[in-house]
Amino acid sequence: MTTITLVQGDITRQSVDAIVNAANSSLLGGGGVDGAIHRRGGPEILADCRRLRASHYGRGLATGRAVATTAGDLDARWVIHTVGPVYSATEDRSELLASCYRESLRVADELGARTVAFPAVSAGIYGWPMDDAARIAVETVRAVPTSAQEVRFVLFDERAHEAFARQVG
Ligand code: AR6
Repeated sequence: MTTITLVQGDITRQSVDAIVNAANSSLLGGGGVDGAIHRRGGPEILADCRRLRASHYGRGLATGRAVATTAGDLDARWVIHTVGPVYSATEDRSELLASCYRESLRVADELGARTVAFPAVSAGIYGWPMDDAARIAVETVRAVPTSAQEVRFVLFDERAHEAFARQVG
């Protein structure tokens, strides 16, 4: 059984096996949660990302995919980088957002992670409406078979926390 938990706070302060990063396809860092993870996790994470780019993802990590690196100085064993879709009002990209959660949990299972923390992927700079992002996140995690004991959504502000709480019920 997987337990879904909600926390309002900073994902870089969580003590879990794997922290999921809302990255971009370059894997070279950015703003938002990505910037926070690289800042607090230190340069080892970026060094690992550069190695992955050189070996596998020269053209970038595709939207909806996920890949793991060291967690550097974070209180976790791995960071799992996933690339969320940019929100579009005219094209339904929900399946790509669901794929971020599915693929991240698949990678987490491969690693043997028992506790996995997610931010609200795509719901910041990528513009996804929070209620819909929360619905897709919770529905997908509930539907995916995973050996993780706990999936923790770490929401940065009260609005996001409330949106996820409405979905978890
Ligand atoms: N802990 C938890 N949640 C956070 C934190 C944090 N420390 N910081 C921000 N959030 P975003 P995206 C929330 O923009 O929309 C980057 O430049 C934030 O409030 O980080 O997937 C990447 O490199 C929001 O609710 O990710 C990409 O280019 C959620 O995390 C692009 O942004 C996601 O916001 C990805 O955009």
